[in-house]
Amino acid sequence: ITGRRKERLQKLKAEIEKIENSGVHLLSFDVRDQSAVESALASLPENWRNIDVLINNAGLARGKSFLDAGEADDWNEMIDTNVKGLLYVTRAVLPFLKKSKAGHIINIGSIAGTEVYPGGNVYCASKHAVNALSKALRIELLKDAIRVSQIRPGLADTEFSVVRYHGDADKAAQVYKGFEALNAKDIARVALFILESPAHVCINDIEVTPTAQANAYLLNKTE
Ligand code: 8X3
Repeated sequence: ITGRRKERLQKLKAEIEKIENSGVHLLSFDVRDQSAVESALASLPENWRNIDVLINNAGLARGKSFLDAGEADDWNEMIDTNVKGLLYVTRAVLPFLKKSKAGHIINIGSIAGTEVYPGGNVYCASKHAVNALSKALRIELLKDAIRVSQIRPGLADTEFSVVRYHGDADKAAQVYKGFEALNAKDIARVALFILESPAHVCINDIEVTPTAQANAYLLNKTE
């Protein structure tokens, strides 16, 4: 497991390791830091060098305003994480996946990877890039028989909106009021479904929204 926040990872590691026959190797780094990504992967102990699955989940939205009112720092953070971070990690993990007999990459995209909504400009552009890179990798890794899948969630009640609204918890809570949003487990279930498909089956793309959401524009809220 990987992430920036080591304490959270340590807690998760302890939780997972309660499960029989499980083991966790923890690497804490920021996907935006290319050399940190490369040295983290290079530091893998010998018995952790068989990698079958890479899930590119790190990503964020920061700010939601028209371009002329946008903050360059927010744009950089989204592009550096959602696009460049995915590139750094994928390239560093590819040599391991190529050695595997069951290599599989799952990119966590978004409905914003195929739709654009007001104030979503740079976030949507970054997720359109994830969509393009998923398709590109599927072409490039065809000969290596590495499967590339993309999951594109709609509204999921995670830290997403608190981050988007720069820590404004009330504003973030409003986003998920009046309907039942997706949660992290819903997306994990989809990932598991993709990974449990037979070796000759590649699920290329799954878009998943709450039942109350038709697309980026249409949400059936009761309040
Ligand atoms: C999350 C979905 O609609 O908030 O990527 O952009 S949305």
